[in-house]
Amino acid sequence: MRKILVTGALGQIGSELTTELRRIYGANNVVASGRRLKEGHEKLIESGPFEIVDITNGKELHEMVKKHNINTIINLAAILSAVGEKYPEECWNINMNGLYNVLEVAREENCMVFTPSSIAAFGPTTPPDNTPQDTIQRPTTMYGVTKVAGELLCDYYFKKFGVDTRGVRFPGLISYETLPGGGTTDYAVHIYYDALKNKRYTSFIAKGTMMDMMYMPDALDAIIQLMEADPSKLIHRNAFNVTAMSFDPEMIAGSIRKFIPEFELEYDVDPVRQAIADSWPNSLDDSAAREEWGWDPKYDLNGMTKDMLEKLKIKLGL
Ligand code: AKB
Repeated sequence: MRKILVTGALGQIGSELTTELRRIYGANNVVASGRRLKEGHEKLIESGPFEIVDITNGKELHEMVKKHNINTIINLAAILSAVGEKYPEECWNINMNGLYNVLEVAREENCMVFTPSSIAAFGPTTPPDNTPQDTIQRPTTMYGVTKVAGELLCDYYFKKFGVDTRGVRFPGLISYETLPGGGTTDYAVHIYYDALKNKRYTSFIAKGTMMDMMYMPDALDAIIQLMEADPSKLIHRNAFNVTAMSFDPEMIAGSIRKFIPEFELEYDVDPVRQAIADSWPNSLDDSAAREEWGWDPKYDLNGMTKDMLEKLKIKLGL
């Protein structure tokens, strides 16, 4: 039976993943954790065990894992790309020292570990179109450096100590439940809020900038499917390319106009986030994930737009 610890459980992925894991594995078998309590998450906190855990404190993390007999750690605590450029030291500390502590506890307590990587693990010298699973990884952001180093560290713990580590390289994730916290792909979430509230959006990412994206239900499926995948089928582990769609701001605006014809898109490009986006691939080749564990996303751009607008309308009371 799985006993799961989710770190960063109140973040964009964690808040939805925890609910889904509790539905599948039982509420008491999924311990949600975060560095602090956050307003607006009362329902999640009350729906099962919740612990305040700082993953940069290895002793605290170890005690928590022992206290709840955890055998699976889903490590979602991380600083994203744009915030990472503002606070590189904190980004390194949480993303790398935190991951090191997670892997050490997993080694000692025999836990399986899922850690997301990102399209940020690639850089300007990576082939940008249909980016292969195994290719050049020379990222130019602190977040990207921690993601590629994290992939290597997870592979090391698997090969050296037999820790069952698994991960995917997530693209930009789009969801209506919890806002993303300081990434480069966040424009693709904000655009839906502003489309509904103001019928216009000012993009900080320039026209023509292609990036991979995915709707949250597919991202949750990716985590759970890979976690449950037969280990004998896994040639790769840390981390699999996964994608569901690739678009630029004009394309997502076009999709929104199918539902809100008067929607207008303007630009006020942020040079920091634009430089990050320019260093990332335009589109990933995710055939290894499809072949090794059956990855098969359900939402394309228009399917996602329809669902996002319907759900957000209810959430915003419009
Ligand atoms: C970010 O933009 O930093 C994240 C990511 C692609 O990892 N959404």
